[in-house]
Amino acid sequence: MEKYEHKYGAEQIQVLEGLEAVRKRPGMYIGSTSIRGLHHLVYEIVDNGVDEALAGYCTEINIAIEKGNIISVEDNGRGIPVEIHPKTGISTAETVYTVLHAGGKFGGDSGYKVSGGLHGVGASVVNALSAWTEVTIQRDGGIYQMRFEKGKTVKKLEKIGESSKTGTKVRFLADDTIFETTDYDFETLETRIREIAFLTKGLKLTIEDQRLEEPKKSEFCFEGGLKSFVEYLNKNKEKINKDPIYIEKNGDVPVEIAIQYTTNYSENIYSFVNNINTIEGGTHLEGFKRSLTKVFNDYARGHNILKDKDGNLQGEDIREGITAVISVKVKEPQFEGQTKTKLGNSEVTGVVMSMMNEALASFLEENPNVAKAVLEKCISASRAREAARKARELVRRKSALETTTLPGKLADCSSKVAEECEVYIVEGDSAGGSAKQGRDRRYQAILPLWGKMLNVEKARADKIYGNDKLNPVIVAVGAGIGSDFDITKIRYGKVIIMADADVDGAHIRTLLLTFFFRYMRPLIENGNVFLAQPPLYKLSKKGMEDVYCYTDEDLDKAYKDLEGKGIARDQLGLQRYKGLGEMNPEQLWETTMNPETRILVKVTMEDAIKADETFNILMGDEVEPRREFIQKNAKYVKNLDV
Ligand code: 28F
Repeated sequence: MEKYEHKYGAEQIQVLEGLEAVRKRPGMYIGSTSIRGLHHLVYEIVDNGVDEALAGYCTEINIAIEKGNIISVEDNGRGIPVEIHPKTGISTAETVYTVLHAGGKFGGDSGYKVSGGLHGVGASVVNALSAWTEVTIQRDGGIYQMRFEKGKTVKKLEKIGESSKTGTKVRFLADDTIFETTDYDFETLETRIREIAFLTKGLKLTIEDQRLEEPKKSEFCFEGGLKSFVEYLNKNKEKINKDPIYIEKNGDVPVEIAIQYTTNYSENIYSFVNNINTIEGGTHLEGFKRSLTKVFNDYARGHNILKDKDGNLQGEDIREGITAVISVKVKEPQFEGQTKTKLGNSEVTGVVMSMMNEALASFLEENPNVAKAVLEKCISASRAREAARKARELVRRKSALETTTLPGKLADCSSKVAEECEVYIVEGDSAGGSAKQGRDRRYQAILPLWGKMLNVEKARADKIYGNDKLNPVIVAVGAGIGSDFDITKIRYGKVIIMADADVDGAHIRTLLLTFFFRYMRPLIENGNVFLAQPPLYKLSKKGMEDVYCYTDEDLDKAYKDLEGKGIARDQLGLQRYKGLGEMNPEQLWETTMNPETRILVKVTMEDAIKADETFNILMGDEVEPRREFIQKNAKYVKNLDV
């Protein structure tokens, strides 16, 4: 029998070692093997299609989650080159899919390599971490196909048909021996695809979930680019300038900026480099902020809105109520910061400032009504900041006078080592009482809150400090708010929101998350904010340990397990918890506070942004979206106490 002698040339050995390295330490290449890492696989492949669009050859990318969680991504670009490389005897396409970092297809020349959150680890990593990958290329009049398993070539590139079309189609099944889950979350993928569509003006992107009985498909194509992005972010807010300010400049460092002011007080500026969401900001954002402050102050002085005796408007006054997106493309981006999402290239500050100084100044000259409306708001913001400073001084002086600087309601813990301490912000006095009794007072503090929190949407910083509902939270956390916030001063390593699993609980959670997102953002970025997960159900039977269930699925599973032990459903008592107050201290400790048994959910920036959007709908000015939101979500609301 003809033995297929696989001659391993130097390249093949390098390929095998590379793929082995990826499979051994996947976290090094895609951040984690959680669902976030799983989603990165999709972004890596999509980004290669986006690169083809940025190079000007692709106008459409179609993504599908097929049954069985197989991912399919197809573009109508040129198709990865199929010619055989003279030296290695391997096609370019196979090289791109087997050699690490071979995907730097636009490295040298005029194009840009966009890349997912982990900076373009390339298609070969996706290949290495997939049970199988199939690549179909249409170009030069033919259809070519190759197939891999766990990164190894099982079917070399071969022609399988004729075609007059061009493009690349990649299908892959993530390796479930590597990933914690291979079950994609449609909304998460859809959100990132929408974002890519905003960032890549005119590119059509579709994503379809074919796992459902009724396949669900979303299409995105925004000729307005970032202009559409800010309109989307502000869809539920009252605008100051109906038409977003839009400026763009192509050049060595292409810059695209859109700005739209709203009547609320939060500052929402999103910055991107090569389509990567630079959550930690960087030099591009620095340039944007400096130019914004300079241009608005110059305009205010030039039009006698600011008198000589007036001081300059501060950056934070000018940014109050702003929604802006800035996107730059940089050939050799240097990323810094804890999560490598801060741009370090110093030359970009100047590039952004010079293009923005000119374009924004002429926009304001051409649109004096917008300039005046925004400046009016800035000036009242600076007055409010002055008031906030006085209020802060007052609070500080007041607390300096009082012996206990901490809110009376706070049951503090004895340890003063922040990293090991945690504070539970508990909704309602009764739950607060049980939590105080049930806790481990060495490192667990309890801060009961009551009734509806302040609607921070309509309040400025001055009201936040004085507000008797939020002030205890500010003083307990101990690190100030807004631009004063200093993460090194936090008194607890964990701030845990413990609220009921009902509508009121969801309301408190949304308000607190919005408050943290707007006034203590580093607390979220630094991963200090958590949500406690109280149980939804308790199954009980004489002579049997209580069984707690945290989700409906848990309950079904518990019934099945107990049936397996010969205990039928009708022998079991079922209690559905409507509120934390129904649990006695021991139960609350055992189910929700004991680090050995509790479930805590760490709040991510995405959660906070979603809460912020939800908050705008619930508490913003526009009534219509609120009605829609409540109607759409009503089905999730159980036992609404009407
Ligand atoms: C579904 C995912 O991956 N699309 C891609 C191209 C097009 C070219 C290319 C890709 C390696 C080093 C060049 C074609 N013709 N969609 C995709 N489309 N890669 S990946 O080239 C990669 C080579 O240099 C391409 C001419 N130049 C480039």
